[in-house]
Amino acid sequence: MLTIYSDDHHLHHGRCELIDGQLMPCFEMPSRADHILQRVQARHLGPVETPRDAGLEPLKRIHSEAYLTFFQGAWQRWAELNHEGDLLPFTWPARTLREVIPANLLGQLGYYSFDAGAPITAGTWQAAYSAAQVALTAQAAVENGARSAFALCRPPGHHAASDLMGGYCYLNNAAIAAQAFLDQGRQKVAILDVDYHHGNGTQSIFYSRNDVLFTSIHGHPEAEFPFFLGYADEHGEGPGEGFNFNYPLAAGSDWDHWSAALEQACKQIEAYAPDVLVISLGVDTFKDDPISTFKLDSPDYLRMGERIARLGLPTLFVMEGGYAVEEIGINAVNVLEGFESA
Ligand code: Q9C
Ligand code: ZN
Repeated sequence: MLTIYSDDHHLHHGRCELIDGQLMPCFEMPSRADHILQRVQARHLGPVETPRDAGLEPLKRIHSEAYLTFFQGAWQRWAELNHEGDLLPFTWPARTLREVIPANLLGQLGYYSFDAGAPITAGTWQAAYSAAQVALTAQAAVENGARSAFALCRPPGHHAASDLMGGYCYLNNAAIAAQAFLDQGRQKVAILDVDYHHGNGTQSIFYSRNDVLFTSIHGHPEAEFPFFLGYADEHGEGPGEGFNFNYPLAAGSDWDHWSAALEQACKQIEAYAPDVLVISLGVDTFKDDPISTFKLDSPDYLRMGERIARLGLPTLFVMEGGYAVEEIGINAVNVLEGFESA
């Protein structure tokens, strides 16, 4: 399997996030992608190539121009104010407030975010832009006939909506790739999001559309981030009604529970009969993940890849979460090896 990877992810290294009332070093750190790359190479998964630059147009198909312009210029505006730390939001247009776009940088950051989990640093735009190009180059490989490809994206993307960052995500790499398939002539794309967290950004982007089926298996939002989306009764709206399926699972779910949900998701994907499949590949379902509660073990990821392969579809894997840094490479590459073995 071809892997697409860019060293540019090192340009994004947030300092801290707020956990249990304390500022902690960011769990979403550069060593995550380094470990995955090392494992890809150690297992001889296949060639590793750098992304081509397809420019901003494919990003504009998913993200609003105002959002992209804000994100691209935010660090420069922050630097001109001579501040020390990362650029982080702290006020949002929640109920009772107006959805105006203030002139102030931090006001605008609140407008364009849904949590304080996506710090902007000097290199965040470049890293996120390159991650989107990684996804697009891997997408092109599948579009041109490869059975599969692995987009080793960092930062991740599935929490990012059209004009919102949050949950460690800025640009929705999987959504950008899914849209590129459609723009290049495919009629129907299915997305299967196996990250521990609900892919709220991806769901919201395609919620009223029937050319992208969104399915997600995740920690129940009653008890888990992102809390405000990802419930089982969210089936899509308008023309998208019947093209969104969530499988929220209880805290502590193991492979038996998880794989039962995977069977249901696969049934929906088979019924949809897509031309291509995009996997939002998070491995924060791992038993030792520091911010999650599921109980998947490393061999379970082989089974996951095998089941995905049995769908018999051209498949693009897009890296999302996973914070047990020592095992992240083993678990992610196990999915890919399981896929290739089946
Ligand atoms: N700061 C992905 O896995 N956790 N994002 C918030 C309190 C946010 C996870 C905990 C988790 C986001 C791509
Ligand atoms: Zn996650």
